[in-house]
Amino acid sequence: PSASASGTFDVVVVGAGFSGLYLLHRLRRAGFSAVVLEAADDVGGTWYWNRYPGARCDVPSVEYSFSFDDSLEQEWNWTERYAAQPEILKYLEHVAERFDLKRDIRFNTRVEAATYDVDAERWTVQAENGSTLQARFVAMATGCLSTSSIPNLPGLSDFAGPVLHTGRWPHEPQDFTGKRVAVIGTGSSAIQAIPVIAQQAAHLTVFQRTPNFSLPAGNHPLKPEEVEQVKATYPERREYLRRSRSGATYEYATVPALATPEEVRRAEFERRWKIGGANFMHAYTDLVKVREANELAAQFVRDKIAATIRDPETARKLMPTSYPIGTKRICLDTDYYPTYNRDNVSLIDLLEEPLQTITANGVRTSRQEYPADVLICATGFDAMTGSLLAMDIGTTDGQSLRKVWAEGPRNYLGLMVAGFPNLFTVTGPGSPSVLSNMVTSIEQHVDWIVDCVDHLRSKGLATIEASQDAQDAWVDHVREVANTTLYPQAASWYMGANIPGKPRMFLPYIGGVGAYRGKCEEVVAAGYKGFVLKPAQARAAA
Ligand code: NA7
Repeated sequence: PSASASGTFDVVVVGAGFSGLYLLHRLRRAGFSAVVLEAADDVGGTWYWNRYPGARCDVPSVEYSFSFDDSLEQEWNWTERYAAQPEILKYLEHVAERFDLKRDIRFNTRVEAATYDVDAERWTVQAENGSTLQARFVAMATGCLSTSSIPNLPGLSDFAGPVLHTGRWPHEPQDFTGKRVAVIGTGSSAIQAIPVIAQQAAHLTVFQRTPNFSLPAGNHPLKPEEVEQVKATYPERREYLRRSRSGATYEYATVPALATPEEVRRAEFERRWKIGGANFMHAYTDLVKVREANELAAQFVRDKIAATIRDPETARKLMPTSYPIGTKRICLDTDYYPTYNRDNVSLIDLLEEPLQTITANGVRTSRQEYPADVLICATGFDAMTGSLLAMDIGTTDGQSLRKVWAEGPRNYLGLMVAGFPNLFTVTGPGSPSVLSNMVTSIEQHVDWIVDCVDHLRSKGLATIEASQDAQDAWVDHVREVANTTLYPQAASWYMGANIPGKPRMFLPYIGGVGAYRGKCEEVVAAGYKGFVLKPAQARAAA
C-alpha cells in the first residue's frame, strides 16, 4: 500500500479510469486544485481490471477514445476496429503520461467514506490506507461496471484450483494449456473469453444459466487508410456522436420493421449482420419497442445459431427465448457460436440441470460432477450503483446515500443527489452511460461538472445541490422513457436483477445521448434550473 494522503483541495476525484483522468486534466486547466484517489496501483479503471483473454471494447475504437485534444486524437493510432484491453490500457497510460496526470493521483487508495460537513461546507474523504482529504467538491468517477459480483455458490471455497473473476483478472499471464477450465456465466465477458480460452484449454465446460443473444463483432485490423480517413474528419465525426442516439456511429433506423416487407427485412438484417457490431439492433425503429418486431430480429439470430451449431441439442440450449433481444445487453463476439463445434468444449444448461455445489474438483449439477482445474466466474457486476454504495457517503446532518437509495437510486440528471451538496457522479444512474459509448458520455459529464464548478467560482457561490422536486421529476422521466421500451421486461443488470436483494429499477437513461445532452444544456442555460446554488454560509465563511 502507498503512503496515506492528506491535504485540502478544491476537488477530490475518486477513480482513475477514463472519467477520473479527464476530470483531473480539465480541473487543472481551469485552475482548480485536484487530486485523484485510485484503489488500483495504476491508471485504467475498467481496463486495468478486466484483463481476461479476449477482452475488448464493443464500440469502434476510433470513437471509444477521447475527443478533447486534437493532437492526442491525431497522434494515436488504433490498430483494430474494436481495440483489445491491452491497447486501451496502453492508450490510457499514454494519456496519463502526455498530460502529466500521475503526479496528482494517489494509487492503492481505496475510498471507504465521504462525509459532508454541513457547517463547514466541506467534504472529508477517507480511504482504507488512512488517507484523509478535505475538499469543497467530490466527483465520483467510479465507473458503472467496476464492482465485481461473485455469486454465493455453495462449496466455492472448497474448490482446489484457482477461482478467477473476469473483472478482477490477475496481472500474471494465465496459461490454460492442458487444463480443464470451467466458465460460469455467458454474458459479454464470457462470450469474449470463451473462444480464446477454448483454443488453449484441454477442455472447456461452459455453465450457462440464461443464453444471450450475440452478434458478430466483425472485428478486423484497421488499415492505415481507414485511420487516416477518420482522422481527417474527426471534428465533424465527434460532433455527430455528441448529438447522436448512442454516442457512436451506426446507421440509425428510420422505418419500423413491421412496416417493411419480409424480403426487404431479411436482406437488411443480413446486411447488418455482415457489417458487424451493434448495427443490427439499429435496423428498425420498433425493434426494442414492439414485441412483434423484436421477435423478428430475435428469430433471425436464432436461425443463425441453428445454422452454425452442428449439434441440434447444443444449438437449442444456446437460443434465447425468455426475453426480447437487446433488453439484456447485446453481446458482440468473435467466433462465439462456432466454438461450441469444437470437441474440447461442452455446454451445460443450468436451467435443465441446476448447479448444486462446487466441489474440490469441479462443478456438480443435479446430473453429474464436471471436473475442472480452474474455475472462472464471468458473473458480472453490481452495475451502476455498486461502487457508489460500497462507500459510506453521508452528511453531518444525518443523510446517508445508502439510506436514500435503499429503494433504488434517485438523483437529478444522473449528476447530483438531493441532500448531498457539491457531490457529483460521472455517468451515474439516470444518465445514458451504459446505453451509450461510455467515452462520449464521460466527456459530456466531465465538461458539465467542471463548467459547473467554474460557474460557482465566477459567481462567488459556494454550493450546488439538486432540488428534491427536480430529482423526483427526473426519476419519473427516466422510468417513463424506459417504459416506452421492452427493456424493463428482462431480468437484466440494467434492472438490478443480477444482484440478489437489489431493488428492481431501470438504471440508465434511455432517452438518447443527444437528447440528454440537450436537456443538460437547457438546465444550464436556464441558470442551473432544478439546482439550488448558494453563497457560502456565514458559519462556513467565518
Ligand atoms: P453479465 O452480462 O452480468 O453476465 C454475467 C453472466 O453470469 C450471466 O450469464 C449470468 O446469468 C451469469 N451468472 C451470474 N450469476 C450466476 C449464478 N449464480 N449462477 C450461474 N450463472 C450466473 O456480466 P459480464 O461481465 O459478462 O458483462 C457485463 C458488462 O460489462 C457487459 O454487458 C458490458 O457492458 C461490459 P443470468 O443471465 O443472470 O442468468
